[in-house]
Amino acid sequence: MQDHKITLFHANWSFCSQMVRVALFELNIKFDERHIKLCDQYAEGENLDKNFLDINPLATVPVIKINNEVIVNSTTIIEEINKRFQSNLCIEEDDSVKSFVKQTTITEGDKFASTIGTIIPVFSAPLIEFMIRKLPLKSIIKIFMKHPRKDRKMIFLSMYFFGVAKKFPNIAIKKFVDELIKFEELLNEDNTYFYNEFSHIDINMMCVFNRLEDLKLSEVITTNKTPLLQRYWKNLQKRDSYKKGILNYYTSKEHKVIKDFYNDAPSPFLKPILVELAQRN
Ligand SMILES: N[C@@H](CCC(=O)N[C@@H](CS)C(=O)NCC(=O)O)C(=O)O
Repeated sequence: MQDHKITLFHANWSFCSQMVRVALFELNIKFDERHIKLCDQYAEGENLDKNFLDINPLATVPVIKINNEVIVNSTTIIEEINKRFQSNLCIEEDDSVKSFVKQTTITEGDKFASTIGTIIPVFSAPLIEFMIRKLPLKSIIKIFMKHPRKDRKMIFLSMYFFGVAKKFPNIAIKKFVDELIKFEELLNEDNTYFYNEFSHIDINMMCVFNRLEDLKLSEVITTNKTPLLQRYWKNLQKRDSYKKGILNYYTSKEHKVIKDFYNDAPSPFLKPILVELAQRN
Protein backbone atom coordinates (compact mmCIF):
# COMPACT_ATOMS: atom_id res chain seq x y z
CA MET A 1 0.00 0.00 0.00
CA GLN A 2 1.23 3.45 -0.96
CA ASP A 3 1.18 6.00 1.88
CA HIS A 4 0.80 9.09 -0.26
CA LYS A 5 -2.15 9.94 -2.47
CA ILE A 6 -0.82 11.43 -5.69
CA THR A 7 -2.72 13.45 -8.29
CA LEU A 8 -0.93 14.59 -11.43
CA PHE A 9 -2.16 17.55 -13.48
CA HIS A 10 -0.51 17.21 -16.84
CA ALA A 11 -0.89 17.32 -20.60
CA ASN A 12 -0.34 14.45 -23.00
CA TRP A 13 2.10 16.30 -25.24
CA SER A 14 3.88 18.47 -22.70
CA PHE A 15 7.65 18.02 -22.49
CA CYS A 16 7.81 18.61 -18.72
CA SER A 17 4.72 16.46 -18.03
CA GLN A 18 6.45 13.63 -19.88
CA MET A 19 9.38 13.93 -17.46
CA VAL A 20 7.21 13.63 -14.38
CA ARG A 21 5.20 10.72 -15.80
CA VAL A 22 8.40 8.83 -16.61
CA ALA A 23 9.61 9.40 -13.04
CA LEU A 24 6.30 8.14 -11.61
CA PHE A 25 6.41 5.00 -13.75
CA GLU A 26 10.09 4.43 -12.97
CA LEU A 27 9.21 4.41 -9.27
CA ASN A 28 6.03 2.38 -9.73
CA ILE A 29 4.02 5.10 -8.01
CA LYS A 30 0.27 4.95 -8.41
CA PHE A 31 -1.34 8.23 -9.34
CA ASP A 32 -4.64 9.77 -10.39
CA GLU A 33 -4.43 12.01 -13.39
CA ARG A 34 -6.20 15.10 -14.65
CA HIS A 35 -5.44 15.97 -18.23
CA ILE A 36 -5.32 19.74 -18.77
CA LYS A 37 -6.09 20.96 -22.29
CA LEU A 38 -3.37 23.59 -22.74
CA CYS A 39 -4.20 26.91 -24.38
CA ASP A 40 -1.62 26.51 -27.15
CA GLN A 41 -3.06 23.16 -28.26
CA TYR A 42 -6.76 23.10 -27.46
CA ALA A 43 -9.59 25.60 -27.91
CA GLU A 44 -10.65 24.98 -24.29
CA GLY A 45 -7.40 26.41 -22.83
CA GLU A 46 -8.11 24.76 -19.50
CA ASN A 47 -4.83 25.93 -17.95
CA LEU A 48 -6.32 29.44 -17.96
CA ASP A 49 -9.48 28.46 -16.08
CA LYS A 50 -9.92 29.61 -12.52
CA ASN A 51 -9.89 26.10 -11.02
CA PHE A 52 -6.49 25.42 -12.55
CA LEU A 53 -5.05 28.88 -11.80
CA ASP A 54 -6.06 28.33 -8.18
CA ILE A 55 -3.78 25.29 -8.21
CA ASN A 56 -0.95 26.83 -10.22
CA PRO A 57 -1.14 30.61 -10.73
CA LEU A 58 1.59 30.28 -13.41
CA ALA A 59 -0.84 28.29 -15.62
CA THR A 60 1.70 25.60 -16.44
CA VAL A 61 1.75 21.84 -16.18
CA PRO A 62 2.94 19.58 -14.67
CA VAL A 63 1.61 20.05 -11.17
CA ILE A 64 1.42 17.33 -8.59
CA LYS A 65 -0.64 17.05 -5.45
CA ILE A 66 0.90 14.83 -2.80
CA ASN A 67 -1.90 14.30 -0.31
CA ASN A 68 -3.06 17.94 -0.18
CA GLU A 69 0.24 19.61 -0.90
CA VAL A 70 0.69 21.21 -4.31
CA ILE A 71 4.10 21.05 -5.99
CA VAL A 72 4.89 22.75 -9.30
CA ASN A 73 7.85 22.61 -11.64
CA SER A 74 8.96 19.29 -13.06
CA THR A 75 12.47 19.29 -11.58
CA THR A 76 11.16 20.04 -8.09
CA ILE A 77 8.40 17.45 -8.48
CA ILE A 78 10.86 14.72 -9.45
CA GLU A 79 13.16 15.65 -6.55
CA GLU A 80 10.25 15.62 -4.11
CA ILE A 81 8.86 12.24 -5.16
CA ASN A 82 12.38 10.86 -5.10
CA LYS A 83 12.72 12.03 -1.50
CA ARG A 84 9.30 10.93 -0.30
CA PHE A 85 9.49 7.51 -1.93
CA GLN A 86 13.11 7.10 -0.85
CA SER A 87 14.37 6.16 -4.27
CA ASN A 88 17.72 6.62 -5.97
CA LEU A 89 16.43 8.36 -9.04
CA CYS A 90 18.08 11.60 -8.02
CA ILE A 91 21.62 10.59 -7.28
CA GLU A 92 23.71 12.53 -4.76
CA GLU A 93 23.62 15.97 -6.27
CA ASP A 94 26.92 17.77 -6.47
CA ASP A 95 26.96 21.00 -8.47
CA SER A 96 27.67 19.31 -11.77
CA VAL A 97 24.82 16.79 -11.44
CA LYS A 98 22.45 19.61 -10.53
CA SER A 99 23.62 21.64 -13.43
CA PHE A 100 23.16 18.83 -15.99
CA VAL A 101 19.62 18.23 -14.74
CA LYS A 102 18.88 21.95 -15.09
CA GLN A 103 20.39 22.18 -18.55
CA THR A 104 18.25 19.39 -19.93
CA THR A 105 14.80 20.78 -19.09
CA ILE A 106 12.91 24.09 -19.25
CA THR A 107 14.44 25.72 -16.18
CA GLU A 108 12.73 28.93 -15.11
CA GLY A 109 14.99 31.92 -15.63
CA ASP A 110 17.14 30.25 -18.32
CA LYS A 111 17.07 32.15 -21.60
CA PHE A 112 15.50 30.37 -24.56
CA ALA A 113 18.06 28.47 -26.65
CA SER A 114 20.74 28.75 -23.97
CA THR A 115 20.69 25.04 -23.02
CA ILE A 116 19.61 21.80 -24.70
CA GLY A 117 16.43 21.92 -22.57
CA THR A 118 15.47 25.43 -23.69
CA ILE A 119 16.38 24.72 -27.32
CA ILE A 120 13.54 22.19 -27.47
CA PRO A 121 10.73 24.80 -27.18
CA VAL A 122 12.51 26.96 -29.78
CA PHE A 123 12.65 24.02 -32.19
CA SER A 124 9.01 23.21 -31.35
CA ALA A 125 7.85 26.80 -31.97
CA PRO A 126 6.78 26.36 -35.64
CA LEU A 127 4.68 23.33 -34.67
CA ILE A 128 3.13 25.20 -31.74
CA GLU A 129 2.38 28.12 -34.04
CA PHE A 130 0.68 25.74 -36.45
CA MET A 131 -1.63 24.59 -33.64
CA ILE A 132 -2.26 28.09 -32.31
CA ARG A 133 -3.25 29.40 -35.75
CA LYS A 134 -5.97 26.77 -35.92
CA LEU A 135 -7.58 27.96 -32.68
CA PRO A 136 -10.79 29.98 -32.80
CA LEU A 137 -10.43 33.70 -32.11
CA LYS A 138 -12.25 33.34 -28.82
CA SER A 139 -9.47 31.09 -27.52
CA ILE A 140 -6.92 33.74 -28.47
CA ILE A 141 -8.97 36.34 -26.63
CA LYS A 142 -8.94 34.02 -23.62
CA ILE A 143 -5.12 33.88 -23.81
CA PHE A 144 -5.01 37.67 -24.07
CA MET A 145 -7.34 38.16 -21.11
CA LYS A 146 -6.22 35.36 -18.80
CA HIS A 147 -2.67 34.17 -19.44
CA PRO A 148 -0.71 35.16 -16.32
CA ARG A 149 2.71 35.01 -18.01
CA LYS A 150 3.34 38.11 -20.12
CA ASP A 151 6.20 36.55 -22.09
CA ARG A 152 4.17 33.53 -23.17
CA LYS A 153 1.06 35.58 -23.83
CA MET A 154 3.03 37.82 -26.21
CA ILE A 155 4.59 34.85 -28.01
CA PHE A 156 1.25 33.07 -28.44
CA LEU A 157 -0.49 36.24 -29.68
CA SER A 158 2.35 37.05 -32.10
CA MET A 159 2.19 33.49 -33.42
CA TYR A 160 -1.54 33.80 -34.03
CA PHE A 161 -1.57 37.24 -35.61
CA PHE A 162 1.79 37.45 -37.36
CA GLY A 163 3.07 33.89 -37.82
CA VAL A 164 6.49 34.74 -36.39
CA ALA A 165 7.86 31.30 -35.49
CA LYS A 166 8.69 29.69 -38.83
CA LYS A 167 12.34 30.62 -38.63
CA PHE A 168 12.83 30.58 -34.84
CA PRO A 169 14.82 27.30 -34.90
CA ASN A 170 17.55 28.96 -37.00
CA ILE A 171 18.71 30.97 -33.99
CA ALA A 172 19.34 27.78 -32.05
CA ILE A 173 21.15 25.60 -34.60
CA LYS A 174 24.76 26.45 -33.68
CA LYS A 175 24.10 26.16 -29.95
CA PHE A 176 22.22 22.89 -30.50
CA VAL A 177 25.20 21.40 -32.31
CA ASP A 178 27.51 22.67 -29.53
CA GLU A 179 25.28 20.89 -27.02
CA LEU A 180 25.18 17.63 -29.00
CA ILE A 181 28.97 17.57 -29.18
CA LYS A 182 29.26 18.47 -25.50
CA PHE A 183 26.93 15.65 -24.40
CA GLU A 184 28.67 13.20 -26.74
CA GLU A 185 31.95 14.05 -25.03
CA LEU A 186 30.39 13.67 -21.58
CA LEU A 187 29.17 10.16 -22.29
CA ASN A 188 31.26 7.24 -21.31
CA GLU A 189 31.83 4.16 -23.52
CA ASP A 190 31.04 1.84 -20.62
CA ASN A 191 27.86 3.47 -19.37
CA THR A 192 24.38 2.44 -20.42
CA TYR A 193 23.09 5.72 -19.01
CA PHE A 194 24.53 9.16 -18.31
CA TYR A 195 25.86 7.94 -14.98
CA ASN A 196 26.14 4.27 -14.04
CA GLU A 197 22.54 3.97 -12.87
CA PHE A 198 19.43 5.33 -14.57
CA SER A 199 18.73 8.73 -12.98
CA HIS A 200 16.97 12.10 -13.27
CA ILE A 201 19.11 13.39 -16.15
CA ASP A 202 18.26 10.26 -18.17
CA ILE A 203 14.57 11.09 -17.80
CA ASN A 204 15.21 14.58 -19.15
CA MET A 205 17.34 13.32 -22.04
CA MET A 206 14.70 10.69 -22.89
CA CYS A 207 12.20 13.53 -23.31
CA VAL A 208 14.66 15.62 -25.33
CA PHE A 209 15.39 12.76 -27.76
CA ASN A 210 11.71 11.86 -27.99
CA ARG A 211 10.84 15.44 -28.91
CA LEU A 212 13.50 15.34 -31.64
CA GLU A 213 11.59 12.36 -33.07
CA ASP A 214 8.35 14.42 -33.10
CA LEU A 215 10.19 17.26 -34.79
CA LYS A 216 11.68 14.92 -37.41
CA LEU A 217 15.16 15.77 -36.21
CA SER A 218 16.25 12.50 -34.64
CA GLU A 219 18.56 11.84 -37.59
CA VAL A 220 20.91 14.45 -36.13
CA ILE A 221 22.25 11.91 -33.66
CA THR A 222 22.82 9.19 -36.25
CA THR A 223 25.97 10.60 -37.85
CA ASN A 224 29.51 9.47 -37.03
CA LYS A 225 29.88 12.59 -34.83
CA THR A 226 27.70 11.24 -32.03
CA PRO A 227 27.84 7.42 -31.84
CA LEU A 228 27.54 7.44 -28.03
CA LEU A 229 24.46 9.67 -28.07
CA GLN A 230 22.87 7.36 -30.59
CA ARG A 231 23.54 4.32 -28.41
CA TYR A 232 22.38 6.19 -25.32
CA TRP A 233 19.02 7.04 -26.96
CA LYS A 234 18.56 3.37 -27.91
CA ASN A 235 19.16 2.38 -24.29
CA LEU A 236 16.66 4.94 -23.03
CA GLN A 237 14.01 3.72 -25.47
CA LYS A 238 14.26 0.25 -23.93
CA ARG A 239 12.99 1.45 -20.54
CA ASP A 240 9.39 0.45 -19.74
CA SER A 241 8.85 3.98 -18.53
CA TYR A 242 9.45 5.32 -22.04
CA LYS A 243 6.46 3.43 -23.32
CA LYS A 244 4.32 3.94 -20.23
CA GLY A 245 5.07 7.62 -19.58
CA ILE A 246 5.58 8.95 -23.10
CA LEU A 247 4.47 6.76 -26.01
CA ASN A 248 1.21 5.61 -24.43
CA TYR A 249 0.06 9.22 -24.07
CA TYR A 250 0.10 10.02 -27.79
CA THR A 251 -3.41 10.17 -29.19
CA SER A 252 -4.70 10.55 -32.73
CA LYS A 253 -4.59 14.33 -32.14
CA GLU A 254 -0.81 14.51 -31.81
CA HIS A 255 -0.22 12.07 -34.66
CA LYS A 256 -2.53 14.11 -36.88
CA VAL A 257 -0.85 17.43 -36.05
CA ILE A 258 2.56 15.97 -36.90
CA LYS A 259 1.25 14.48 -40.13
CA ASP A 260 -0.56 17.65 -41.21
CA PHE A 261 2.35 19.90 -40.31
CA TYR A 262 5.14 17.97 -42.03
CA ASN A 263 3.04 16.47 -44.79
CA ASP A 264 5.52 13.58 -44.95
CA ALA A 265 8.39 15.98 -45.78
CA PRO A 266 11.54 16.15 -43.64
CA SER A 267 12.06 19.00 -41.20
CA PRO A 268 13.50 22.04 -43.03
CA PHE A 269 16.00 22.36 -40.15
CA LEU A 270 17.46 18.88 -40.50
CA LYS A 271 19.83 19.75 -43.32
CA PRO A 272 21.22 22.95 -41.76
CA ILE A 273 21.87 21.06 -38.52
CA LEU A 274 23.63 18.23 -40.37
CA VAL A 275 25.72 20.76 -42.30
CA GLU A 276 26.72 22.52 -39.07
CA LEU A 277 27.54 19.17 -37.47
CA ALA A 278 29.67 18.10 -40.42
CA GLN A 279 31.84 21.20 -39.96
CA ARG A 280 32.79 20.24 -36.42
CA ASN A 281 35.95 18.27 -35.73
N1 LIG B 1 9.74 24.94 -15.57
C1 LIG B 1 8.42 24.37 -15.72
C2 LIG B 1 7.94 24.61 -17.14
C3 LIG B 1 6.52 24.19 -17.31
C4 LIG B 1 5.98 24.53 -18.68
O1 LIG B 1 6.46 25.45 -19.34
N2 LIG B 1 4.98 23.75 -19.10
C5 LIG B 1 4.37 23.96 -20.40
C6 LIG B 1 4.14 22.62 -21.05
S1 LIG B 1 5.70 21.77 -21.30
C7 LIG B 1 3.01 24.62 -20.21
O2 LIG B 1 2.32 24.36 -19.25
N3 LIG B 1 2.62 25.48 -21.16
C8 LIG B 1 1.35 26.13 -21.17
C9 LIG B 1 1.42 27.62 -21.17
O3 LIG B 1 2.49 28.20 -20.95
O4 LIG B 1 0.38 28.23 -21.42
C10 LIG B 1 8.48 22.89 -15.38
O5 LIG B 1 9.58 22.33 -15.45
O6 LIG B 1 7.48 22.30 -15.00
